[in-house]
Order: sequence, then structure tokens, then C-alpha cells
Amino acid sequence: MKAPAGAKLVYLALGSNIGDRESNLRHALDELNSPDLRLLRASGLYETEPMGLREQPWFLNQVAEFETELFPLQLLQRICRIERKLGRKRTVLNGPRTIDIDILLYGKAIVKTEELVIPHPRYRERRFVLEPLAELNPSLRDPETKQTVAAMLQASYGQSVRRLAVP
Ligand code: PH2
Ligand code: MG
Ligand code: MG
Repeated sequence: MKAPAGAKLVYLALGSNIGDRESNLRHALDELNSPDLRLLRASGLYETEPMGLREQPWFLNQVAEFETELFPLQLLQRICRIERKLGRKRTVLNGPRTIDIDILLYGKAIVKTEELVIPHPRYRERRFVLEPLAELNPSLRDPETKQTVAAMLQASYGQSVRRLAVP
């Protein structure tokens, strides 16, 4: 899929493991969806085992596709504002959170600044991201490694990820 001239196709990963996780994800998508950041499609919800810091509740994860005219750092600012509004407190690194919104891919752009790295530096091994991303776009290619999402998913292993039944 190609975005209209001047717009970029972006993929965001959402995660929550505190409170009403499903409602946190829904509110995040509602807040993100706006005239300059348009929600196109969202994956199903995935119940996932915590990676990194293991001693924390399981997550609900989701990936969504947007079209935007925002530049990468503007998008990051928008996301941080929404995370704060939805009650995100940054205490323990990689610890429990009401909502986490990460930029996975921004068109074919490669961004490496102190505040922001795109593609997301850890998404290639994370089944909790690759499963929902593959649901939306398995043939999407990583602009750095040129691998497809389907191939990265096939190479990933270990972590328990289960798609919730659609109600
Ligand atoms: N996010 C992390 C660290 N570990 N594990 C799962 N299953 N889901 C997440 O969203 C997640 C994680 C840091 O952002
Ligand atoms: Mg994250
Ligand atoms: Mg984050």
C-alpha cells in the first residue's frame, strides 16, 4: 500500500500490562487517530509473555498502521504526549506500563538520532510485535535488512504469543 503524496505509512506498536489493558489500547488508538495521523488498520489483540524483565504481568500487544504528514520527531512528541495523558509513569526501565507506544517503521526511512531510532532497534526479534505486524503486512520489508516481516517472524522463537479470539 502506498500513502498519498507527502504522507508516509507508519507502523506503531502498542502494549499494556497494567489496569484494563484492552481499554488502554483502545484509548491509545482513539487518541492517536487524528487529521494528520490517520488510523488505517489495526491488528487483533495478542496476549504475550513479558520479554526482558520477566517478573511482571503479561501484556496485551497490538500493531496499527497509520498514514501521516508528521515528521518522525513530531510523531514521537505526539506519542509521548498521549502516553502521558493515558497515565504512563516512567519508573522501572522496561517495567510494567499502562501504555507503551513505539514507532516500528516510518515509510522506508532510517532515522538514527539520540532521541529516536527507526526502524525500532529491537522489533526484529520480538514475536509480540512481529505476529501482529505480519497479520497486517507480512510482505513489508525492513528498510535496513531488506528482510520481510514474514521471514523475521519465522526466524523468531521462544516467546509465547497468543491472538485473542475476536468477540
Ligand atoms: N515491552 C517492553 C519489554 N517487554 N514484553 C511484551 N510481551 N510486550 C511488550 O510490549 C514489551 C515487553 C518494552 O517496551
Ligand atoms: Mg516498547
Ligand atoms: Mg516505548
